[in-house]
Amino acid sequence: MSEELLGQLDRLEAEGREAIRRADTPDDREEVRVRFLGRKGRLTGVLRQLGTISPELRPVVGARANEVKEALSELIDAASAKADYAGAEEPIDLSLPGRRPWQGGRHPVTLVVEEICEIFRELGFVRAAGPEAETTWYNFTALNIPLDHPAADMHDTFFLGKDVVLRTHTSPVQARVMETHEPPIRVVVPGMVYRRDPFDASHAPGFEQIEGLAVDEGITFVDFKATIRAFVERFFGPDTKTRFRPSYFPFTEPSAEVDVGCQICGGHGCSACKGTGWMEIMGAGMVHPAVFENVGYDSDRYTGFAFGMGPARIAMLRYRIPDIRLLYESDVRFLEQFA
Ligand code: 2NM
Repeated sequence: MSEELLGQLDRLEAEGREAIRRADTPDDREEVRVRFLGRKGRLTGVLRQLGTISPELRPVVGARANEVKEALSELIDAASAKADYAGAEEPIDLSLPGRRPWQGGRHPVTLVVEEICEIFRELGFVRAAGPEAETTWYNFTALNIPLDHPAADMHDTFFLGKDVVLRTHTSPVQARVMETHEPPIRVVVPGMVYRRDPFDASHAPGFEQIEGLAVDEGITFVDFKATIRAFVERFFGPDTKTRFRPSYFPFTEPSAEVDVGCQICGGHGCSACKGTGWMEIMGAGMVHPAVFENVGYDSDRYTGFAFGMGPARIAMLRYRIPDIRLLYESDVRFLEQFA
């Protein structure tokens, strides 16, 4: 009789293994578990017959029954675990390296602004800043630009109110610095300025500017030219040529535009410099005595020079960027080239 039961257990195990192999859904596997190992299942059926065999043989059959139960139970668990893993959307590969964290970089215009400020810092200039919303007094009148002057019109101003504008240059900051500080003064003023320009390849309605101002007793046109030359040689390289052309600004007299030898062709003439061999980088001049009087300085005692440039334009010259809009679109594919 015990032979009989052991034979039943062998068949039960063999059929259980086969049933597990065929079960491919969680429901199938649960059905197999109930059918073979459940309370009213086949294994229970075998154990019910234990009473019919001799007491000495019961532990032998009982032990074998436990073995079969363990074996089938483990097989079902293993089949479920395998199915879960294969069914996962992405198998986990623990040997894959981790994703690199995204690292930002500085904007090309920021790089140029920082570099220019650093060069002037070494020449004794400190940074200054002021409001982007300005009164017409600081933006125009104090700088010797009457409100009905073509220069005020030339700037094509955004008005925020009757006497308040978005600054069209950073010069109002210099006016504020002079009003609150006695010479000697050496400042550079980087910041955003706003003009009602169309947004095209070479214009933006808001852009960066860096202006500079030096005021003291006895500052001459030679100090002005030497300082600008020192800057150009540091920024563009020691062999770069500098050219000063007469120009006009209401707040400087005399005024000049500053050109440097073309950075693309080295001065031979190319499409970038329109064949001239020169590229314009800034406007500048000796501060007009009327500006000094407007900020409370004695224009017989003090002289000085000032300059202004557009770092976006300079970044375009330096990195050969063909369209200013690239600098303001925040396209990562463009920006990451400078990181
Ligand atoms: C420029 C060109 C020439 C300028 C003048 C002044 C001030 F406040 F002293 F009058 N600040 N900046 C100046 C002079 C700016 O930008 C093209």
